[in-house]
Amino acid sequence: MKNILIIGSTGQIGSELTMKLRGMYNGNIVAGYIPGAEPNETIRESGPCAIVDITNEQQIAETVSRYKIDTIYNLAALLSAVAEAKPQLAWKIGMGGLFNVLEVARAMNCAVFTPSSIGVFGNNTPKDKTPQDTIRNPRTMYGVTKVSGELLSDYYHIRFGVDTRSVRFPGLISYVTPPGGGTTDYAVDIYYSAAKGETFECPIAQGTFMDMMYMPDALRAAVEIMEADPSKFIHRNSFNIASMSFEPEIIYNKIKEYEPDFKMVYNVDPLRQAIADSWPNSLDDTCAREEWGWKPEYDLDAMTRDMLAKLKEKFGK
Ligand code: AKB
Repeated sequence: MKNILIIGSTGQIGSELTMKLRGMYNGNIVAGYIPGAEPNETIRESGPCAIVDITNEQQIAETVSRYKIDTIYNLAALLSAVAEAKPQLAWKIGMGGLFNVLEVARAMNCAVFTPSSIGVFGNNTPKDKTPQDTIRNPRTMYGVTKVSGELLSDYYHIRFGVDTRSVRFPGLISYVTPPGGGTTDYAVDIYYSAAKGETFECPIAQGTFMDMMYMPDALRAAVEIMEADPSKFIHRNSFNIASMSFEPEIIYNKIKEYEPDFKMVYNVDPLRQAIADSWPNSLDDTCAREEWGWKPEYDLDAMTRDMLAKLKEKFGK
């Protein structure tokens, strides 16, 4: 039996991870949310829900105590583009929030998963097959909070024995809950346009490669790393994971194989483009493969077929 608290359960990852965890474990799988981002009916009716504001340490502690939580999935964050518009809030949630979670975990003996990101890397990092251990010098507030979060999570493990684990997510592509505010969001939005039969305006320039992953693989990574035997870990916070890397023309042409009339035009957003230019083209995930058996299942073709089918069903097309 496991009792899990998901903080940020109504976001892009949380909304799907909560349901996956409820399908896997018998215990209390608590959907933590903040007012204004209430859980949908499926989440509300399939298990306990609780207001948990990550900036409120006492609220986290009370929920952990009430539901005898042993594992916290800390998914609260502002994504990269929106964090540039609100850097103070991004720090408050990303770092202040993480500190609260780690303090509760230390006092109440919980394991903690906190996603990191390809956003920890910056312009001086090797771009292709970016190694696990390399320069992390982001120039975005999102990246700054993610690097600091990796360091703080390792500190809590080394200093206090808290079981902290993490993966560096690439852009995540899904059809259930839209991401909102990220640099890689275009790779989700393009499928929505294609499924609705609309022309897609691409905010990222031709030739800009970034790592991406389909949500089922990302959810499996989040579960498998927490289930993994830690005696094999050399790293903890955080592991590179990867499944595919593409630039806008590649995903556009793949979609056109299934939707031949689909059209894309470029309208590059300078903020998102600058962030994308500072991120790796692709990651080397050898350490995750060797230390806990990470292996992706979806490539671009399999993801495209599934995304288009699911979105067309959603839009009744
Ligand atoms: C973003 O674009 O901000 C996120 C990420 C890659 O971490 N999707």
